[in-house]
Amino acid sequence: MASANKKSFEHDSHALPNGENFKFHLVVSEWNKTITYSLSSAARKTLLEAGVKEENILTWSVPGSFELIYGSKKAQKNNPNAVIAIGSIIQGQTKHFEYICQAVTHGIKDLNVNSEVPVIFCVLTDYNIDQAKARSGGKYGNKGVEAAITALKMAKLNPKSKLK
Ligand code: DLZ
Repeated sequence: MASANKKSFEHDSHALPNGENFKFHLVVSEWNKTITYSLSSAARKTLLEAGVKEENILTWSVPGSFELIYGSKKAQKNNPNAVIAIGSIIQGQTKHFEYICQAVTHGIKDLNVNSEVPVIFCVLTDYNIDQAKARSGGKYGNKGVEAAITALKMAKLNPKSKLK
């Protein structure tokens, strides 16, 4: 989700897709939790602005981004209209960063291929904490907002969604 030199897109809450009939699961990684909680609360706020009912937004915690794959797979089984997988992977001294980024990206892609319930990729992959802060409520906006808007749009494509 990195987009250097590009501000997160602005949105007009009146133009948000109507979410009043939709149910969402947010699966949130505890690693780098100041970042993931900020992404998660922005996503939640945007869904509420779109008319999604409080009781239709369920949040599950998982230990790290690698566990977003399993957590999102379990969330899909509860049949929400969409799942948002939220994580923050920050490069350290080893190749761990690359392995986790690749595994999570492919894992979430596979969940989208194998289920009717879309899983939105809200995983920041940054070289340092400042880049993560800039994208989770800083100068490049908050990617949680974009993820929520994407979830609302993808929820409409879920064949089980009741549209209004
Ligand atoms: C181990 C690890 C490392 C080094 N870095 C991160 C990170 O930056 N972001 C993140 O979400 N998780 C990290 N993890 C934890 C792994 O995602 C995972 O939880 C463990 O390898 C256990 O499966």
